[in-house]
Amino acid sequence: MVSRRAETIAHDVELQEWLESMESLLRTEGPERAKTIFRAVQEYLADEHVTIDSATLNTPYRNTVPLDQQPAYPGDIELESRIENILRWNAMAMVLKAYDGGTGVGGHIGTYASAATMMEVGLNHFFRTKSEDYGGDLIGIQAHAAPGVYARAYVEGRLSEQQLENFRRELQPGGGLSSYPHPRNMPDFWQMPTASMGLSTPTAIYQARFAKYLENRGLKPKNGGKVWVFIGDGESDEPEVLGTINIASRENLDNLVLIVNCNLQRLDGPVRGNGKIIQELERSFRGAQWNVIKVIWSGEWDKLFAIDREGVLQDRMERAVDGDYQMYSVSSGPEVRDHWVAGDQQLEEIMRVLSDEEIRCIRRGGHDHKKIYAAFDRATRNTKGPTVILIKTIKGYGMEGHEGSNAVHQKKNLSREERIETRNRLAIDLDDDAAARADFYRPPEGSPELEYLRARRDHLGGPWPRRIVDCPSLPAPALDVFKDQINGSGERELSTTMAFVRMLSKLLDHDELGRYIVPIVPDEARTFGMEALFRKAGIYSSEGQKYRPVDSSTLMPYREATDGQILQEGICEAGAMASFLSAGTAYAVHGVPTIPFYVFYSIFGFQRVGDMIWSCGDMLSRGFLLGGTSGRTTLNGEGLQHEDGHSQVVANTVPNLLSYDPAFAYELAVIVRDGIRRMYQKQENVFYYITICNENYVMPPMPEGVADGIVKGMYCFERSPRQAKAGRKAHLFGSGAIMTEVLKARDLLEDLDIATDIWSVTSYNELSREGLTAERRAMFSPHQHEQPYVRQLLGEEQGVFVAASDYMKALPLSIARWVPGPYVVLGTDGYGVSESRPDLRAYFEVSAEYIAWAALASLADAGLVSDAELESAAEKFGINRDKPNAAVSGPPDFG
Ligand SMILES: Cc1ncc(C[n+]2csc(CCOP(=O)(O)OP(=O)(O)O)c2C)c(N)n1
Ligand SMILES: [Mg+2]
Repeated sequence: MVSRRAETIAHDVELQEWLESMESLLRTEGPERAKTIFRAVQEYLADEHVTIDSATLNTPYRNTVPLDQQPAYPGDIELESRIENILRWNAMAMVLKAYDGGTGVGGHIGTYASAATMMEVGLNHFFRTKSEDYGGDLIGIQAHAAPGVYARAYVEGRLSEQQLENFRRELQPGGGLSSYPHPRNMPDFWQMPTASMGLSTPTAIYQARFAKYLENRGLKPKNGGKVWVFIGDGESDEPEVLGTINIASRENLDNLVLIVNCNLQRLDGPVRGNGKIIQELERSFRGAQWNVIKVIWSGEWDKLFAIDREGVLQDRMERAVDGDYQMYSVSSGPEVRDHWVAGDQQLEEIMRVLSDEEIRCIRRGGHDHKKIYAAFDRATRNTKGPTVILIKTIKGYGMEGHEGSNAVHQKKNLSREERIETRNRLAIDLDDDAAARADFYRPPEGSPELEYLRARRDHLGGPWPRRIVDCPSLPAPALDVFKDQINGSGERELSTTMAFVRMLSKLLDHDELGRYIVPIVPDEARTFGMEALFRKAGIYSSEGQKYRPVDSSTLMPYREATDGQILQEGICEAGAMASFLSAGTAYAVHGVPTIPFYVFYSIFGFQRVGDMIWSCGDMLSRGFLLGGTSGRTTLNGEGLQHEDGHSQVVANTVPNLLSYDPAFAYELAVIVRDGIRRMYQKQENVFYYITICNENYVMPPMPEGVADGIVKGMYCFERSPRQAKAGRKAHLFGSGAIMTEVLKARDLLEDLDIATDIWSVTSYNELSREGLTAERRAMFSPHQHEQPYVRQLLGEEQGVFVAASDYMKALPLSIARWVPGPYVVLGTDGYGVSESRPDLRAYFEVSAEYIAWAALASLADAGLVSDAELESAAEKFGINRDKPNAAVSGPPDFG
């Protein structure tokens, strides 16, 4: 047999001969030998600079597992189909009830309808939960298929009818169900969030990699556990999906299976109307060296393939585009036949085997248990690299009249007749009125459906999804571990970044905590002075180090090792963030309390991978995010796209993220220690964002009694040595690196006879959250006179108040209400510019001079400083009152 493609060039005798010899080789010596020879021919051409184009990355548009290698199906397909029908009904009923309730909370039917069979095959035969001898699978589903998962849990008796009735109404009495998988809102149920398209792929890849990291470092037994993640074909357009697949093959992640539900539709249109999404994804994944398994056609096509001796059918399949295939899913049998055959005699002959009705009903591979089983089975046997399974389905499969339509994603309601018709088709034991009401249906106890479903899950370790946290708590380190930071740096100048690296080094040496510390860096560790840790901790590499590093003769050589502790991620903030998420959730996924410290350029955090940080909040991740090189004026020279003066403001938008901007090493030590205490000793579901800077200055020793204030966000650092004369008193609030300017401003003011107190504000965000909470309590108990911490701390302090930080003014403004006097906020609103540190600080008006000036101006306002004093100060401090406002100005014209 020679394929039709060859036949079309049948006059080419030479080509015929080549193909015939390849055929003979394959028949007589088998596929391995044929591959060797073909590869040798290809390499010969490559040596001669003849490259074969990308077409070699595609296999024909058909199932990867051929019929003769298809394993026997180990389950009862008829029973599984009955169960699936029950799930389909209940999933649909949830959405219909939400619609009937008139609350407009919505829901989706079409996605689960297309994904149900692949999810069921997985749940009945593959997905295993954690047990004594098995690490447990982590499974992410397409978020919009959640109703199907709830339906299953209901049938299993794990969710009540009331909970189902309250789908998308989490605040109702008796509890409700979140729209999508949100571990934060259903922490005993969902394992991983997937609702933001595209993030689940890097999440899955890095979870799989982190499992290997734990195994290689002896923190998890090598007892398996796979990551299975379902995504949509439309979702694969998100850059995070294809952008991170290389790492999965580089790391040989044979514990990862990505399943793409290719229903050819995204929201209201085709994904690739003019092409074929499955073939496109195959090229990308094969190019990235994944194991690609395609499930395109159901068993009904097998008999057609068997008579397609000349490849006519295959040829037609290759020519049709996804727009055609979508069209077929809404067309009648004769229409499909006409369009498909299009006058081709041979094809007509082949298709004659099927009646019009059979043609209309012929399924895609994603609705055929056996084909899906064959693919999953092959995936689990794979021991080389990650696997992607591309499965062709129909969106809204089984939804009479809506299958494959562009509007099916938005379908939230069915008429009475449609409901009854659906009940009939799914053979659900409900009467017409119950069907019209979209009542839920649970098969009776003892029924074969229920027995089968439970037996299958028992066999695989128990029901899914289930999130179980069984993790030892760790002791917080004694503060003494950080005594270098607590005692101050003496004469030496150092930055908070250097202080942090030294603390990390101490933690790595810590008897109980050391092995759980996971330092994570994108681009390069040297930016943050972390190369000193290479020798001690090593850089994790699944392959070890196969080369002698260029700096092997130095004190701090680049050292990669299979048991390396540092995750050096390359220039990939999304990947590093996914590593943080994996390490920060290992307490729940693996029962291992790893403590991630992820250090990055602060500007490439929230605004670059903010959605991933949000996802960390959803997945109840713990750990420390460290915004390095932070501050709009502290990172000098780098300019607009590097200088961060807003990440602290954005950090406040993540509800369970605590954010700090410490000025001194001891503050950092107290915050980190308290963070470990809260997250790993008390096991609270919070995480931390701490900005650290690269400006060197003397780190003072910790004053007595300030630890509590550091954690709360503010304390008095130094009182003025003098009594204020005639009310000439200023209070300066300093944070982060701007504290050095505040201290200099204090000297300027004291020189002008203004008594000046210094307050260190480590966290405006914590202060404002506490204040708002206290105010809320006061709103409900008006006579208790509860005061926010800021007000308690500042009491009736007299004088004027000036706050300065390297962040936007919104930050200090957030506590304005509780400051007991005139309050001026200084900050770095506006884009950064390339300049030196002093000039940047003058430009943004956060230099010592502007801070002192702000206090004087405020005192002048209150009549406590004369105009003459003000004028002379302006001159002395070099205050330019006509300078443009950095917050709104265009190109800088300062000077
Ligand atoms: C980042 C992001 N953008 C947009 C959405 C809105 N959204 C929800 S479902 C969907 C399309 C899903 O299409 P596909 O991935 O093909 O899944 P299907 O429902 O077809 O299985 C979109 C864009 C989202 N959830 N996340
Ligand atoms: Mg789709």
